Amino acid sequence: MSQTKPAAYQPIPLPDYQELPVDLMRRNALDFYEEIRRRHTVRDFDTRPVPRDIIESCLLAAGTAPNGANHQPWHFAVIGNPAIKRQIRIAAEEEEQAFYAGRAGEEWLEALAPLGTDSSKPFLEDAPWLICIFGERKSRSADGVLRKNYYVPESVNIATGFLIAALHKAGLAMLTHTPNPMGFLNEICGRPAQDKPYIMLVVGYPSPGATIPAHATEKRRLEDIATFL
Ligand code: IYR
Repeated sequence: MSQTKPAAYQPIPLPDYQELPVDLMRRNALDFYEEIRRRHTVRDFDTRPVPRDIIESCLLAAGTAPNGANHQPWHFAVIGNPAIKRQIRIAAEEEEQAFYAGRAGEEWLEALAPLGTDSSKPFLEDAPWLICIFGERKSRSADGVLRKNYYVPESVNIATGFLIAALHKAGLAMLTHTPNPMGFLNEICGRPAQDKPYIMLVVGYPSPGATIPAHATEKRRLEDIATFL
């Protein structure tokens, strides 16, 4: 097989950077904090539909994340079809039943107690969208060459953070869901075995009576999460 030449390095001027006056930087940094701290993980979802184009815009934002060698080693399998959501719920609840019945171990279950979670996952059918996020260990370049990818977990997890922030900005509620193990997602989503499912985002409107665990509002203080050296 003939080896294709690697793309040449071609610098272009930094396209979109906007320097801001320091006061505005300060304002924007605080505004973003105020905005993102209003995001809460929700487990009670309304069945009201959310337009697909909004999800598409959020996925485009996720796709701008920094990543290894710009191979963009992610795939987002987006499920709105009720029959597929049902399949996912059945498979996930089967794993969760084993998890909560003992596979998790005592220490893990103790850590989860203040969240009030259990093996019942109705949100997997109630929410209008499930986004299953896969890391691609290998993928094809624009000209079709199959290549190894680098820093796949880092890249996928950063993109997931972008996606969560974008969904929040769009006014949507979400939940990061990690059925354990979640290999069943490859089959349901039609992804190759070498793709690794990382996380599922459950996306929609919170149900009218939605609650969150009080525990979830406890955030560590800046001095506990950061050191300046
Ligand atoms: N996957 C299980 C358990 C679970 C684990 C962690 I760590 C959480 O922060 C929350 C739940 C479930 O979804 O119930």
